[in-house]
Amino acid sequence: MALLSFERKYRVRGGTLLGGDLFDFWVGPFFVGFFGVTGMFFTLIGIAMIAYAASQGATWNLFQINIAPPDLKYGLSLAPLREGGFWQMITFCAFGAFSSWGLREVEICRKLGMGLHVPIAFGVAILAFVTLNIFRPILMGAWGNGFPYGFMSHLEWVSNTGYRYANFHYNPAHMIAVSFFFVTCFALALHGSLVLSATNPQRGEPVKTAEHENAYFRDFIGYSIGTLGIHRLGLFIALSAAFWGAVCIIISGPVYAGSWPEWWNWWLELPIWS
Ligand code: 07D
Ligand code: 07D
Repeated sequence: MALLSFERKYRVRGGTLLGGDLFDFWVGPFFVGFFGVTGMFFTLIGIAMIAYAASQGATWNLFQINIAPPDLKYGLSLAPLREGGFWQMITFCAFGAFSSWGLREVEICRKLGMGLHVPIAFGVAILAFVTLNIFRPILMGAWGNGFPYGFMSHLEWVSNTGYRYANFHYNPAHMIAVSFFFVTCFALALHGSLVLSATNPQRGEPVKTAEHENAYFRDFIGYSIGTLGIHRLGLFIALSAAFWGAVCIIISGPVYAGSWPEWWNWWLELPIWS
């Protein structure tokens, strides 16, 4: 379809959640919308804050830039800019930008009459971020429990937070999350390779279809989940990975503050052993 007739079909008015017709237009290929405007607003302010906070730090080395949350002594109050206030404003802008991006996705889905699968999926990523830097710090009583913004410094935070609970690998929800992350890679590798094997044959060979893909897996393991099913499974395992990630960190501190290896003593303490 020529681009212009295609645009006439899909560039329809309406479906917006807020602002009505006000921002209901496109700039080049991009739909704007009310949340496009708020998204740009938060992104630009957020990046400006990151740049300004970085300029107040000790280095311009991209890997060493660190914008830290306030000290624990500030609790949940606002901190001076250079003592964590920048971090608080950046966190606010990040939340504003991520949610605007998600709501803009909703508006585009509504325009096209599509399901809300994409914004729901992105919503789970937002949930993981909000759990790390908003919910958990609030439940623990201090913004200082959030992770800092910086390439290496956020890795230090993950490591330190892991050791704070002795050995994070013993966190049962972390085990579930890690397994879901691994199985997501496994499923995508199987799916990608299967589709390529059918639809990208050697020169001169005919392209095969879903019938071949299903037949392959029926021959191989006696079952094929099917073309729609594999995408349902993929979405489920990928979202479960991030969801259990959020669970594993929200229970570390607010729910259980001890060492994760010791948590498993409940097993040794079962009455059946005595
Ligand atoms: C490939 C989709 C594209 C996204 C990309 C990321 C930025 C940040 C920041 C200049 C898979 C774009 C990055 C816009 C620029 C500055 C200061 C997604 C893809 C390419 N991390 N993390 C990275 C974020 C957390 C952890 C890399 C963000 C938690 C570990 C990148 C967040 C924990 C490792 C990055 C976030 C954690 C990383 C590559 C938010 C637990 C690595 C990311 C908003 C979840 C890896 C140096 C990637 C690395 C890495 C970004 C949160 C752990 C800089 C935006 C606190 C262990 N993280 N991260 O490809 O090389 O993701 O670090 O929550 O080893 Mg991280
Ligand atoms: C938070 C990202 C949200 C992103 C958003 C989008 C932009 C725009 C622009 C690209 C959740 C941002 C967008 C900025 C970009 C452009 C143009 C995703 C988020 C909103 N761990 N661990 C996890 C493993 C250990 C520890 C999760 C493995 C150690 C702590 C996952 C191992 C210790 C925390 C995971 C391992 C430890 C975690 C992360 C192996 C350290 C968390 C993924 C093999 C000593 C974190 C919610 C995730 C978590 C987390 C995997 C080891 C500590 C399951 C495989 C033993 C403290 N670990 N870990 O959830 O659950 O992403 O965060 O050893 O907090 Mg772990």
